[in-house]
Amino acid sequence: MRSRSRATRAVPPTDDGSWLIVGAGALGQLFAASLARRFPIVLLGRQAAESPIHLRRPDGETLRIAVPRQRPAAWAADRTSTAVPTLVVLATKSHDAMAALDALAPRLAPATPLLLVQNGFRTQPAISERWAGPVLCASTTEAAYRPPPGPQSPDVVHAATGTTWIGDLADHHFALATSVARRLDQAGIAATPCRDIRRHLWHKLAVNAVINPLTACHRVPNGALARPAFRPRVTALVAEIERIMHAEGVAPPPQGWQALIDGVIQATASNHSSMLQDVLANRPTEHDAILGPLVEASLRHRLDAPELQALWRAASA
Ligand code: KPL
Repeated sequence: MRSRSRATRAVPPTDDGSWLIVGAGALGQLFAASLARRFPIVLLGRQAAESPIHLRRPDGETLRIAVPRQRPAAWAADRTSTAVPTLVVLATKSHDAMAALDALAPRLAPATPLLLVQNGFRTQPAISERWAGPVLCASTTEAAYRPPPGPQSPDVVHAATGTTWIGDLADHHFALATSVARRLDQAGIAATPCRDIRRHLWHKLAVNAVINPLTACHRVPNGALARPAFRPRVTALVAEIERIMHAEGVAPPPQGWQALIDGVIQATASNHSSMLQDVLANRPTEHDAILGPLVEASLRHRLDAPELQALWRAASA
């Protein structure tokens, strides 16, 4: 990846021009299908050429949306095209993000703005530190998943609408965050620019650090964590996370940590968390991006975090 010290070109405008969406997971396909109806985009994933995305909307209607696609290696190797994207939406899993960006970087203008939509808090500081252009981070509560393949199955189910917060960690690019949020909004993804994206990312991290590993270890839907059998573990984890957040200077949510996490357990009761889906599909999980920053912060601040440590060991095994 290009280092920050290299000369940067002017930041390309994002109000026009094509966006490149990297990663055809649930969120990548949701963003691609929503944007493609109004704006030029290319989706990089396993499928080549233009093929439709079947998107089931929250109201149950299924849309068939034509989306230009390419494989990442073919896009990176295409020296005939002079078109450069004005924004790259990196929608891969956290552990794939850096390698995906490295592979595409030679074909990108050095100051191309990025929008990172990973869970956790690993890629955000690492890529912000190393990429020469502006790095926006997104924290989203959009609920989307890929159902098991079947003759009637859509490619992606948009289970519930949410809010997508957008900002950069140093709060240097609020105007850019505003224009990116505007385009997402126009595409039907409710987005809001913000000056405190780190707080939003850590709030989501707290939710994911409780729900994802517990549901993945016990192979239960999110709502099971409201059962009495899980309560002592959930409340002990929340207490550890609360102490770590305080030491890290992350402001609590207005309703408090326990209510935030219980609210998501309730609102997503029938969901299989993304980590459970990864475990069931035999894919690598995002445990490092989700639990790693909390475990490291507990060590940095010399705070006991036995529940987090136990989850970390179980998830890393
Ligand atoms: O973000 C999620 C995930 O599964 O990754 C939650 C909010 C836990 C919903 O399942």
